[in-house]
Amino acid sequence: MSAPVAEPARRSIEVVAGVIRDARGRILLARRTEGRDLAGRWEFPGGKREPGESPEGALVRELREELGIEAEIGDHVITVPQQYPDKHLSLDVREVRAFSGTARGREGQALVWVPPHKLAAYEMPPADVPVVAALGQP
Ligand code: 9L3
Ligand code: MG
Repeated sequence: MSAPVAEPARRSIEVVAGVIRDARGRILLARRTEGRDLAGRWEFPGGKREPGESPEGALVRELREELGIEAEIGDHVITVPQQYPDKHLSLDVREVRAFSGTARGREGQALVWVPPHKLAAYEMPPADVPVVAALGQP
């Protein structure tokens, strides 16, 4: 019999993110800050779902904490499964139907409003790349 192979610890993380559009139809990306994984990449804003939270509830909280906006969550866009070396991540992306307040990087992160056809020019975390196609952008 062969020796049992140690399974790597696989954390499973549920992450939610929003597609936030301004009056001109541009979409908001946030730049991941230094010292975190994937620093410097541009992402659809959001974060980890906490125990007991719905995806919508988690997204409302994350957008309030990170951007200072009050969001109304709309349609589901895509759920992207992503295997990293040390963890499994599921990125659940939803449209933000409306929001109040002015989006600001409340955690020091840079923000940019991007015309949809220019999204593909931004270097993103791997999980965010399929979101661009799901939004109908090449
Ligand atoms: N992540 C990927 N794309 C996104 C978001 C919001 C998050 N649009 C990934 C980066 C991290 C993990 O999810 O590996 C947890 O995110 P955070 O809590 O570090 O922001
Ligand atoms: Mg976050």
